[in-house]
Amino acid sequence: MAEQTLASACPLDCPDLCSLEVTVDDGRVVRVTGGTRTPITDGFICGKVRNIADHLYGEARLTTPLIRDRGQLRAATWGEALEVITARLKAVIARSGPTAILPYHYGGSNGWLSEGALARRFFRRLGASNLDRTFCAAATTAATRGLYGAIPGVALEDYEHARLIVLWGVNPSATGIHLVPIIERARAAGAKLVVVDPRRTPLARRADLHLPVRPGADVPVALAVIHALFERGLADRAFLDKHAAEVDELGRRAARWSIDAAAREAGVAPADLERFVALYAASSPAVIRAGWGLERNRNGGSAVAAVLALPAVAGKFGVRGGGYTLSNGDARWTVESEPAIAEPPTTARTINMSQLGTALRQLRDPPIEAVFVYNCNPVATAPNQVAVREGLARDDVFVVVHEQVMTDTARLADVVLPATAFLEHRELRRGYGAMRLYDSPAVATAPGEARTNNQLFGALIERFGLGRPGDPVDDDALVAAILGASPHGGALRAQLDTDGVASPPGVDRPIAFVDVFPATPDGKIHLVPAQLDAQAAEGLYTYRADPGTDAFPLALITPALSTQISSTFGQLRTKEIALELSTADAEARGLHDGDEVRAWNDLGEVRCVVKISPDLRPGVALLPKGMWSHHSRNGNTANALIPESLADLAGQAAYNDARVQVEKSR
Ligand SMILES: Nc1nc2c(c(=O)[nH]1)N[C@H]1C(S)=C(S)[C@@H](COP(=O)(O)OP(=O)(O)OC[C@H]3O[C@@H](n4cnc5c(=O)[nH]c(N)nc54)[C@H](O)[C@@H]3O)O[C@H]1N2
Ligand SMILES: Nc1nc2c(c(=O)[nH]1)N[C@H]1C(S)=C(S)[C@@H](COP(=O)(O)OP(=O)(O)OC[C@H]3O[C@@H](n4cnc5c(=O)[nH]c(N)nc54)[C@H](O)[C@@H]3O)O[C@H]1N2
Ligand SMILES: [Mo]
Repeated sequence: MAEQTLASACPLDCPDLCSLEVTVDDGRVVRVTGGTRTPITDGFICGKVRNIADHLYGEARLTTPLIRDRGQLRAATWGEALEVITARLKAVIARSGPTAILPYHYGGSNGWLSEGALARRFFRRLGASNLDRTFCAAATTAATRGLYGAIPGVALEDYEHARLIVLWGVNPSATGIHLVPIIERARAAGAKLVVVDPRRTPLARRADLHLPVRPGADVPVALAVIHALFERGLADRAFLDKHAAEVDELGRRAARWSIDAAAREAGVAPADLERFVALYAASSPAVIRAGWGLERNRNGGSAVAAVLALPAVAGKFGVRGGGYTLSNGDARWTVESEPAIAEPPTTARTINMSQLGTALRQLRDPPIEAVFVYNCNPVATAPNQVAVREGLARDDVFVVVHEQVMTDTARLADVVLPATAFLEHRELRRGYGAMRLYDSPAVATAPGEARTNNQLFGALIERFGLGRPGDPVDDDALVAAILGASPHGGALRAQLDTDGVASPPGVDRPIAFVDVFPATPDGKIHLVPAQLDAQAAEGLYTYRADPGTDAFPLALITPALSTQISSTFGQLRTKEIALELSTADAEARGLHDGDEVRAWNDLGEVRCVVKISPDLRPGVALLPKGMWSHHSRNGNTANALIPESLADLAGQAAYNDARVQVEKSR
C-alpha cells in the first residue's frame, strides 16, 4: 500500500499539545513530524514522539490479554479475561461491597475520550471507591482557582512581547520545548530572563539572574518580594483597589518576611533578591511562567499562591505579554469532560492516589481488595514505591492493568489487558499550555488485540448490566455530548470540522483584565481566599522549614527528563539512572563520578551510580522522575524514597520533598 500522511495531535502530558504529521503505511506508523496547524509547534517536535514507532511496535508492547495462572502470566482471549475480571469483581462486591474496588488512573497524557468517559461511568455506577487524583497540578489548580478562578494565562506565543520573563520552578528545555525559541526571540529583542530553581537548568545558565532557592523555600522568597513592593510604594494600588480582595491581609502575611530573612531561609544572596525586586518592579510587560516544581513540597500550595499574587501586587496585567501562565487547561474558553457522561459523583469514600501504599496496607471496612489500573504506572510514579509494590503484589488484592506496554505495574497484575495508544484511537484533547483543542481521528491500526479504554469499559458496563438508555457510547456521541455541554461548543465544532483544531472562540490570545477577568464568584482576585486559608494547616502562606535531620540531611528533588513523559517510554531507555550531587556533597562523602552509591531513608533505598553536578546547590540530591526498576541496581527508583506526606493544599503529592542520606555502596 502507498504511504499516506495524516494530520494528528500529540496528547501526551506536556503543555505544548503539538500538531503532528503522521506518515502511515498500511495502518503502520512510519514517520512522525511536527505539524504547522498551530503556531507553537511550528513544524518541530521532540525526539520522544518522533520515535513513537519504537514505543508502538517495540518488544514491550502488549498485544493480547494475559491472565496470571499459577504465578505466571499467560496469553488469553478477551472473552476469557473479561470473564475472570467480572467474576472476581462480583466476588469482591458480594463479600465486601463495591467500595472494596479502587479504580486507579491519572491520565495526564489522555484527552476526554480516554480519561473519564466510560471508565468513570462504570466505576461510579458500580459504587466503587472514588480516587482523588493528586499526582500533579492539584495544588496549582487549587491556588489558581482560589486566586483567579479559571482564567487563561498569558499565551505562550505572547512571551515574545515580554520585557522580563521569570521561570519559576519550571524547566521548559525538557518539559515544554516550544517555549524555548520564543524565550530566545524575546531575549534577542532585549527581554531579561530570571530563573528561580534549586538547580542551574539550561535556561538558568543563560539567565540574567538565577535564584538557586532551597527546595520548598519559595514562600519566603515570593512573600519578601511582595512585602518589598508594598513597603517601597511599588505596589499598584489603583489596580489592587479595583480588582483585588484581601490586599491588606496579604500585606500583613508578607510582612513576616524581610529580604534578608527570606534570602537566608532560601539560601540565596540578599543582593540577588534585591535585584529581582528592582527588575520585576521596573519591567513591563513582565510574565511569570510558573511550573509544577513549585507545588510538590510541604509548602507547595502556598508557594504557588504567593508567586501568582506577584503580578497582581505589581500591576503586571492588562498588557500583551504581562501577567502569569500556569495551566491553561482550566481556562474558560474550553469545555469540561464531566458533562459528557453526566455521571454524578458518588458518596463512596475517596482515596488519595498519592497514598496508595498505605491505603493498601491499612484501609479497613472494607480493605481494598481489587485495584483497576489504567492510564497510569503507579509502581514508577506514585510515592512510597516499596509499599505500592508490596500492596499490588499481594495475593489477596486482585489487580487489573490496562496498558500499552509491559510496565513495572503491569508485571504485578493478575490480569493484563492490551490498550491502544494515541495514534490508534480518536482523541479529543485541549492543551494546558497551548490554548488549542484537537479532535484527532485514529490514523494507525493497533497491533494485535489492543482495545481502547471505552471499548474495555463499555464491555464491562454491559457485563454488569449498568448501561442506561440514552448513554452516549461511541466516540461520535461522546464528542457531541462533551461539546454540547459547552456554551462555545458550536463554535468549537465548526472550527474542528474545518481544521481539526480549534482556538478560543472570540479572542485567540486573551489578555487578562482586558479580554478576560477572574472567574471567581465576585470577579475579583482573591489574594487570601478563605477556602484555601481554611485548608492549609495554620493558614495560607504559612512556611514550614526544611525538615532535614542529621541522619537524612539532603533534600531530594526529582524533576522530569527530556526523554520521557513521566514513566512513559521508560521501557526504551537502557541507560541506568545517576543520582546527582553537588561537588561539595560528593567531596564530603569521598565520592567520584560513576561510583555506586546507596541513597536511603526510612522508606527505602536506591542503589545507582553517582554523578557530580556543578549545577546543583549543596544540600540537594537529584534523581529523575519516571524511572523503571531496570534503571537502578536494586530495582528501586526515586519514588522508593518519596514519602506519602502531602503539600499544604488539595492533597498534592510532595515529590520534591524527601530527605535522604547518600554513601558509597559497599
Ligand atoms: N520531557 C518531558 N516533558 C514533560 C514531562 C516529562 O516527564 N518529560 N512531564 C509533564 C508533566 S506531567 C508535567 S506536570 C510538567 C512538569 O513541568 P516542570 O514543572 O517544568 O517539571 P519539573 O521538572 O518537575 O520541575 C521543574 C523545575 O522545578 C525545580 N524545582 C524542584 N523543586 C523546586 C522548588 O521547591 N522550588 C522551585 N522554585 N523549583 C523547584 C526543578 O529543579 C525543575 O528544574 O511537564 C510535562 N512535560
Ligand atoms: N518521583 C516523581 N514521581 C512523579 C513526579 C515527580 O515529579 N517525581 N511527577 C508526577 C507527575 S507530574 C505526574 S503527571 C505523574 C504521571 O504518572 P502516571 O499517571 O503514572 O503517568 P505515566 O508515567 O506517563 O504513565 C501513564 C501510563 O498510561 C498508559 N496509557 C496511556 N494512554 C493510555 C490509554 O489510552 N489507555 C490505557 N489503558 N493506558 C494508557 C501509558 O502507556 C503509561 O504507561 O507522575 C508523577 N510521579
Ligand atoms: Mo504532571
